[in-house]
Amino acid sequence: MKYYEVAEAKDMPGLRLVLTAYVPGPWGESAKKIFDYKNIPYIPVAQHAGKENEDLVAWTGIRNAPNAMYEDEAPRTTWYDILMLAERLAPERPLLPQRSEDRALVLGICSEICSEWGFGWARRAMMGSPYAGPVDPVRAASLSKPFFGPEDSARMRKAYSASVGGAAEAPARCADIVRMLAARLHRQKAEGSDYLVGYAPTACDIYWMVFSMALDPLPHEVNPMPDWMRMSYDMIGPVLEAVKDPILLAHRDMMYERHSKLPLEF
Ligand SMILES: N[C@@H](CCC(=O)N[C@@H](CS)C(=O)NCC(=O)O)C(=O)O
Repeated sequence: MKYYEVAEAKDMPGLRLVLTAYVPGPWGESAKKIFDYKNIPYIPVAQHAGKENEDLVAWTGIRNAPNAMYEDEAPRTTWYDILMLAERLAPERPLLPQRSEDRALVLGICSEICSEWGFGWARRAMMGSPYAGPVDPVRAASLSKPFFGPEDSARMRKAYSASVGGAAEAPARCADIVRMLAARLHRQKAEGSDYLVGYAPTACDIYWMVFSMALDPLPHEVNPMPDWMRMSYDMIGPVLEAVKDPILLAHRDMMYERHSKLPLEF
């Protein structure tokens, strides 16, 4: 995928979507899939993983990604704000139900997947910790030079370690969310629906489609993520292994086939 640098993109019109370049970051990938679902074009802009990204901070106030910059409006830097922008720009393909109670349910599930101490956050807390399961020394040794330097790693640790739980609590938190999603999918199936809520795709189906990569990454042919990233994502450890219900991956496969596309491009 071609990325523009901040200096090139900041004066362009329309929607500029800042993404961590050359990796399928779950939040960024979800933002792309939401805009794609709604046929909203965007200009990809590079955020450089772990770096200071001074240009980006000067432009958006935020160092990491994703950020959606629409015309001269304020930056949208969280999954919720990005989703609401997409809902406004293409209301004819809604990803949120109209009824308040259904909407509360969809947004609650989205939050369990995407917010601080949700599935993505807690999975990240496990990565590189013993709670992810033993590191396979043969695979680890086969990786080329580390992707992140010590300063990058320290910067990201600082950004993502402060939360209500840490690596030790993360497997149980992730497992609880995964069990909730699987139970919903079984109940929905009994009602004749393939979706997490109601009978049509909503935002939480798209977020699970993408974030499921941290439970079971899609194969290299359709998700050519770097080796270091694949290793962190597929070492899920025993607590998550025990709750990996096939219905979760069947949902992911159905969503990519019916409502999105593969291979991932990043
Ligand atoms: N603020 C975002 C989450 C952003 C986030 O966690 N971004 C990570 C994705 S792993 C990132 O940019 N990592 C690279 C870095 O920190 O440089 C949201 O609420 O939607």
